[in-house]
Amino acid sequence: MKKQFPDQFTWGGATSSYQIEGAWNADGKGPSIWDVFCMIPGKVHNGDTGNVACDHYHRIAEDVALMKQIGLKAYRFSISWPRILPAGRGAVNQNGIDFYNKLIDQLLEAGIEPWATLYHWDLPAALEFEIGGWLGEEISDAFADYAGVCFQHFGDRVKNWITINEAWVVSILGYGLGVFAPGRTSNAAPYLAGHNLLKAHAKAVRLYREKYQPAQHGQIGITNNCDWREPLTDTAADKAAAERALEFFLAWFADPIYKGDYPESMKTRLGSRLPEITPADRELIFGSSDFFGLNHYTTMYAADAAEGAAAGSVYGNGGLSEDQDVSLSVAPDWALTGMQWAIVPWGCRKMLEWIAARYDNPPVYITENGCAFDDKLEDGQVHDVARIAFFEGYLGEIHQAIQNGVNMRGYFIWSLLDNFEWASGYSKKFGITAIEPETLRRIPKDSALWYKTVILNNGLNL
Ligand code: GBH
Repeated sequence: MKKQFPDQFTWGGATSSYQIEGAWNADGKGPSIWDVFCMIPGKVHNGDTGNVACDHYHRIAEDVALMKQIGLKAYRFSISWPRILPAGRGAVNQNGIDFYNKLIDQLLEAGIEPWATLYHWDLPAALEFEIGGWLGEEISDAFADYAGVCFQHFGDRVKNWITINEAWVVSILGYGLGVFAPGRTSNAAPYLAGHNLLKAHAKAVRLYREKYQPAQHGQIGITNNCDWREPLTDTAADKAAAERALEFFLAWFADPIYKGDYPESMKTRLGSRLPEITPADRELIFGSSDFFGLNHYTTMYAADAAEGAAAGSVYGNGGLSEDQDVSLSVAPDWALTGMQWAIVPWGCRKMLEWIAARYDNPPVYITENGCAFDDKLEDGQVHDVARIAFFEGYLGEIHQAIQNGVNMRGYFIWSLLDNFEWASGYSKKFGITAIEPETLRRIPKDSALWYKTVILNNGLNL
């Protein structure tokens, strides 16, 4: 059966700076909070770091050739803020500008559209020390200034900008549960961080729209992540719990942009821990995204939990569970990836339909979707059949969502390369390309060859 995607559909692959570049202190780059976090014993699996990673910094030509071979139409990468501004603010590091110029030029040369993310978690360490990182009052202006440097140097060629990758992860995992940099734990800090992330995003967008977009004609938006929450039972209480979980996960950031305020459920439950969106904030944030960027990985059941009962529940990743009174679970027959995330393709369709319904059918790009598996390198090949099945399942449901009216514009595989998987170090492999340990040689897996066919056919041939 053929599942054809719309003309002009953007087929891409994604990576991020800290996860692939390496060259952590080369050519004037300043330290990021991930460079520091990795030095703290016990934070990252096996003591792994991004010091070398895939050494992409020194392998642009090879990696662009790889993308061209796979047939990518678009490549989503992120710009390392401390490579551009080593101290977070002030002096610009010309070597950093040169590096991204080279990457962008080679992409265009290869006919691949560059999609640049301005922040994929590698905050300049100086800003964490000096102003408290995302908790600092000055952070949103600092981000907008940095964004301006990027628009100015790269905007003549980069026509697709993503401001912030996954504000939920930055807030909850970085400032709430402390499992990602900068490693803080608090039940209030995440909501302040989230507020500042929204303001930072919106200030960068305002700057782009006022000063650059009229001449550069690009689009700019934010990417948020959300896992689908399916009501465990048909009861009104469980349906409300699932809705509440989605509000605390995605509407937290999307409602202010598409509706002008935080969800009611968050305001009532969090009280003064949730900053208020003032009229000035609303003016800034409302309408500040040209498209809806979504990173989607998995699904869980959601059930209503008695007040306080969900505190410290097994699946802390739903957010701060005690704030939501939702208990999460997976069905025993759902297959799991190497991250122990359930493979539930229909959850992706429901997620897309929920976004279309709640936000008046905005143009949507899935800017990440993928899976980790325990791949085996055999005779220079990786037969990652489970990864291909995962992508076929998810793309099939995305195709169905399009048939059902969702305004889908593009899809980016996570990830082009096996890379530094944050707190899991190199133990989890998401790539459609393997990296040979000693030589760092790139080895396209079977899924890369499969993806090439999908792109050529502009869809699936099942
Ligand atoms: C993305 O975030 C990142 O943008 C990317 O850098 C990263 O490499 C990639 O994912 C793979 O991890 O534990 O069952 O409760 C992913 C965001 C949020 C998706 C939490 C899965 C947890 C599911 N993740 N969610 S569970």
